[in-house]
Amino acid sequence: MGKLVDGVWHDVWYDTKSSNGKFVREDAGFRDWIEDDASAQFQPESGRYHLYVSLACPWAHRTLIFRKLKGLEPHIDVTVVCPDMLSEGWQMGLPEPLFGHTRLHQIYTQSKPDYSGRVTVPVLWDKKHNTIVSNESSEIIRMFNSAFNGLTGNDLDFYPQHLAETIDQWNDFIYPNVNNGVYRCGFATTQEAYEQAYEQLFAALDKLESHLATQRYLAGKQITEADWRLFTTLIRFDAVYVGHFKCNKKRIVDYPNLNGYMKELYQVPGVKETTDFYHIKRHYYFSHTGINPTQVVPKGPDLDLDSPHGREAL
Ligand SMILES: N[C@@H](CCC(=O)N[C@@H](CS)C(=O)NCC(=O)O)C(=O)O
Repeated sequence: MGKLVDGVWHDVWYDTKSSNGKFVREDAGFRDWIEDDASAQFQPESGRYHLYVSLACPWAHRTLIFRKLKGLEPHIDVTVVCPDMLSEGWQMGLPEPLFGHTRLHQIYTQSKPDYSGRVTVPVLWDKKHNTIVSNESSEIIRMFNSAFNGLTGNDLDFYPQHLAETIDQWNDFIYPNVNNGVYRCGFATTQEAYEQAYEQLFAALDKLESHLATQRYLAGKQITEADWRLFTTLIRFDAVYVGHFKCNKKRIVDYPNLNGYMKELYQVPGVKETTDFYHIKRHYYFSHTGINPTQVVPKGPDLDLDSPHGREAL
């Protein structure tokens, strides 16, 4: 694990000293947009963009789900990095197809030779301008949701205008407490920081559990972006976050509504294929040697994700 400083790779863990043991996530550095507009710098074109992902990463998983459900697989190719993220950061098993690089940090310096910041997945690369368009998953999924519709004819809309405000409210609640909340538990380096994150996480899960008792999806009757953003954390929870990140008050399987909801999303055609428990477990338990120095990866738990979700009545 490390970061780039003026284009040079340094193998360093997160700095939690300056924040009283709290894990504070760095903002993504590349924030351009693909727009279906003749004057846009980044226009939707088949074969023009390449996506670098880890199958372990919940943020990258969002982009894979949108790529799948929005019919973008024939138009945007993908490089999957190895699950182990050690002293060189994310690495490719085979040289990646665009430049033959074997480290993700080389993609960052290929785009910006003096880049400073963390080297994260997902990364959306533009082959035309030879640059990173975006390394912010929440923005990549917004682009995938609508910018390529003219090309694909796929008008599934996970961010419909009439629900935008509700979706934004759920995102604003779920990001700090749940998506990043599990990391705030796991990467905390003081008891106090951990306990604060833990209380906020489980209070949020309790609230979601009662909301989902009467609502099929977060924003009501249709699946939206907010559901996919929550899903990628829920699906990793019992396999990894309960043990590795000490999020162990309850498991998702102990919450009947959240569990049924998660299973329903997992069973949406195409989603299961984007979910890889080998990469998920191997990445966290093997890479975070500060948390799990033996690098032993647990065998369990046995997950039952294909049984009926029972949510139809809602
Ligand atoms: N804001 C980013 C966060 C992405 C992120 O932090 N990805 C993790 C993997 S789960 C990563 O690559 N971490 C490497 C690091 O922090 O050095 C997004 O949502 O796209």
